[in-house]
Amino acid sequence: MSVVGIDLGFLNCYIGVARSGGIETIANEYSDRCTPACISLGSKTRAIGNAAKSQIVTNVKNTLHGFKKLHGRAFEDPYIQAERAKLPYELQKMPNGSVGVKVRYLDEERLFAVEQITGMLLAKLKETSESALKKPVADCVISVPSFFTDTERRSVMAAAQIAGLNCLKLMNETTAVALAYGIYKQDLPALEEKPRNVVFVDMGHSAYQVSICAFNKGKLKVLATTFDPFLGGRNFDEALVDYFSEEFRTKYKLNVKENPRALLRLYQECEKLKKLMSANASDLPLNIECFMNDLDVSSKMNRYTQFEQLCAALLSRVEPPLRAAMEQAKLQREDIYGIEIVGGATRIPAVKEQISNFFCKEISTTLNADEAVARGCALQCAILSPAFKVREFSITDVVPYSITLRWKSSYEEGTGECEVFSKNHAAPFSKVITFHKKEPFDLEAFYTHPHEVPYPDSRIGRFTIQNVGPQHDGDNSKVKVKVRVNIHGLFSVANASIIEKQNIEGDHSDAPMDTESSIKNQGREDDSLQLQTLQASSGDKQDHPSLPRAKTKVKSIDLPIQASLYRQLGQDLINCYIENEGKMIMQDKLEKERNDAKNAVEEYVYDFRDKLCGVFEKFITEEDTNKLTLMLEDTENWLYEDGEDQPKQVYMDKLQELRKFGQPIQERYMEHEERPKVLNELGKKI
Ligand code: ATP
Ligand code: K
Ligand code: MG
Repeated sequence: MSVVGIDLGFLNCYIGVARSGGIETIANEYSDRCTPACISLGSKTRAIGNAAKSQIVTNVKNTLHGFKKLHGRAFEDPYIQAERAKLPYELQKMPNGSVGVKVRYLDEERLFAVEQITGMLLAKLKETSESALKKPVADCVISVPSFFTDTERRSVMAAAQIAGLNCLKLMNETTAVALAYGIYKQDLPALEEKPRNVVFVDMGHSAYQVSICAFNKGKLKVLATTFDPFLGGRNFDEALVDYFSEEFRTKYKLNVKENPRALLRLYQECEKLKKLMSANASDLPLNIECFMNDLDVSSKMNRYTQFEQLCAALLSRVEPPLRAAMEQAKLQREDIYGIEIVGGATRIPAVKEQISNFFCKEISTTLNADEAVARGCALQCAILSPAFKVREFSITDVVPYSITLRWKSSYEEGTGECEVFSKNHAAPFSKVITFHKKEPFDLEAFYTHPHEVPYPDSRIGRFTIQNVGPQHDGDNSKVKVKVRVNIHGLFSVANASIIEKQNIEGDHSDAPMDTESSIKNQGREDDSLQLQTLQASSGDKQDHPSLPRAKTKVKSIDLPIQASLYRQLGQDLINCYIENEGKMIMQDKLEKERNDAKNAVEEYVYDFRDKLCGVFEKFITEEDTNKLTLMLEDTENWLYEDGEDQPKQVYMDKLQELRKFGQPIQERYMEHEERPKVLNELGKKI
């Protein structure tokens, strides 16, 4: 069984794998450990990763990038509409109201759901892992930002399914980094000692996340998670693009923003310039040849006097999440052991400065800034995988937003509600709530404080508890409902059961029984609820209440729950996407084989021609040489004309035909080459 961790970045993806020697990040077919989150759809095939990135400027409308945060949102969502105005490809509303992209693929207009797009990327990462590990890959851990809501997380889960991956855990990015930091540390405080508190900061291309974690030997507990989901390297690029667009408007009378291709090139150049500025404080040039209307443009920028002024507003957003994290964790600066930063955008000197100024401390960069997330995910996968032996390490994460349940009361007017998970509550975690009901009822789950959530809709889902009726005597039945935030950070009503009173004289068998007295004695026999905390479990196992045994025995019967999760893709649709992905993989494979067959013809032509005036010369008449040279020239021309775009078989036949001429000459030549060797060998023997 394979053990794989995937950092599903907005811009850059990395794959970590566990091997017997430890965790390593693996390289793709371009020997690159970073695979760009980019997909280019063509008339014959798809390009994914590095090959797609090089088409951003040439295949503008059909090259997809920056889609990580389109997951789980409604098309009308203001974030989506703002992205839509900037993206060079077309977003479109899916029949279920979520986001899709409209592209040309295989010479047809096609609509793909964002889950399919990320599915393509994940399938590519799966293939890369498989060729590195030389075995099938299914189980994996995939990273998501800590601020992703249920809807966004479920959408990524669907993408994993489409890619044929079995996601054992969606892991928060900063938690993955914390694991990568902690698991190898030999000097963590013992369990009974004061924990070591470490701050983890990740600023990638699209988002900024902060986590404070407490470490003891063999465990880590997230104390707080804060974020600015809309601050990342891309914002700094944008500031540069805005600046130069304005400059080029006055200097060259160019309207860059109206030319998608030029704008994309300017973004690429600005990103390069931004990176160069990180290492260089002097004036740096920006030159783009043939930028627009055949004009070459040039300018320059200084990090101190220009860039940092230009980005002042962005830089001022670095501190608030740090402050909020410290407040939530209830820690003082002196309680912090160290600050670890990862993510490409933390390489911007002014960003680093903001962080170290806030803590009045040097920040440390002991982790690999690009690969720590993937490594942490791979470690988590190894921990979860029964096939892999790895040091025990327990992880307690947090619930990023508080969650409330609302229900319809059967007697009173209106509704009742209760916050079941507070912000920063430990996760995974289960709780049991007791209701007293006579009939089926609905539970509506939503995020308590919509303004905390970077998402315009606070709904999570509705859960209908079915088959509830009154007791024999007409009284309310006692219904126990288990709510849970699971290993992926997803909320659910995990199960519900009705508690029936039973005659207990002399009966001590405990098979389907539940010991209930402690709750019953406190319970009011009306439409009320009680919250009972079960246990935090680091795995996703079933929890069982462990209450003291008492005399009263009750029978517990499981109740069916009908869940309707907000913006959830149906399994039928996912199955259809799985089938489609399979077809596209097949299409890519066939296209690759067709191309390989064509290349084989071309190679044969070049090779044959070289040999005709080289090693074959002695074995062929001049007349034949001329004839063959002509034939090869014809074939070469054919490859550029009628033969440019033929089915695979045509190329195979062509190769066969050429070989008919080449083979006999090759044989004569080989025989000649071998003969002296053979004689020599014989000579030695005699
Ligand atoms: P996200 O975490 O938002 O999903 P990601 O994981 O794909 O995004 P990273 O790979 O961590 O993002 O970081 C990419 C960003 O870091 C880009 O904006 C890139 O320009 C920026 N970056 C990389 N190196 C440097 C550097 N030396 N100086 C400044 N910025 C840099
Ligand atoms: K990344
Ligand atoms: Mg990242």
